[in-house]
Amino acid sequence: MSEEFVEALVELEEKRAIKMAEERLDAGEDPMDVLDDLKKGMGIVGDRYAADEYFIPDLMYAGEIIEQISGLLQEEMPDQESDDIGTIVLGTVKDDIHDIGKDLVYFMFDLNGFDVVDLGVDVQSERFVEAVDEHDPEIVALSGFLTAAFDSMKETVETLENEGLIEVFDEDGIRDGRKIMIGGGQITDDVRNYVRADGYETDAPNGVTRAKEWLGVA
Ligand code: B12
Repeated sequence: MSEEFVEALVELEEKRAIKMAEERLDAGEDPMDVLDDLKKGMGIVGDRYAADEYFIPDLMYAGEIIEQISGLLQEEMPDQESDDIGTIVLGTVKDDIHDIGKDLVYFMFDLNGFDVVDLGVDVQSERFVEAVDEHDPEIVALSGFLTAAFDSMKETVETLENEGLIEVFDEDGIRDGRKIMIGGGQITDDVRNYVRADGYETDAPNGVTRAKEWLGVA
């Protein structure tokens, strides 16, 4: 971990943070380590916002910094050169507009040979139904950062169940066929249980690993 880099992020020193990210990548550091620090820094920015030390404009500014650094990371990540592993329908759920994490998920799945259909942000459950109907994905991936997003995720899963597009969990919490994966900053196993998702991950690379396991292509 680079404490200086995390500090530049936390203090919202845009130029310094971007320069440091560039230098680390130019020196051959693993983009995943830079991503870990990015998450660490943004966690602290979030805490400062929650403690009324930072305000909405700070969050917005943080968003711009993250977006630029995440662009740099994407340029450095190697293409896995596999293709057509499976299809993912992805979106940030209703009432939530956080998209930087989702975009990284898109990028990582795409890089690893998945066909990803990105529905964007603030996606209503009906829109997921239409997309699942149209694209017949093996996995539906729901992103959400707000506590309020948990209810939107649950509603989406219920709507897909009601439409017969995914199986209802059996008494052991197991669902055959198409799977639901959820992710985002605040997701825990309790949330997964509440939403009735098959799995959750709090970062994109682990999401890819889990998806490959599900599809038996690990
Ligand atoms: C930047 C930011 C914003 C930006 C977002 C810009 C954008 N284009 O996305 C803006 C300014 C728009 C914003 C707005 C708001 N925000 Co905000 N935001 C953040 C902040 C600081 C960083 C989020 C981020 O992008 N992190 C960087 C990414 C790369 O890191 P990451 O999350 O770890 O990414 C990985 C995972 O999320 C995972 N992942 C994501 N989706 C999925 C899906 C799947 C399937 C998988 C497997 C993995 C996965 O993969 C990613 C890559 O590895 C967080 C703080 C935090 N700790 O996250 C608050 C935070 C999420 N925001 C918060 C709040 C309260 C808000 C607002 C309600 C503020 C307000 N009063 O208006 C609004 C909500 C607007 C809305 N309706 O959605 C709270 C949420 C609290 C809660 N529990 O509900 C947080 C936690 C801050 C805090 N501590 O209070 N925000």
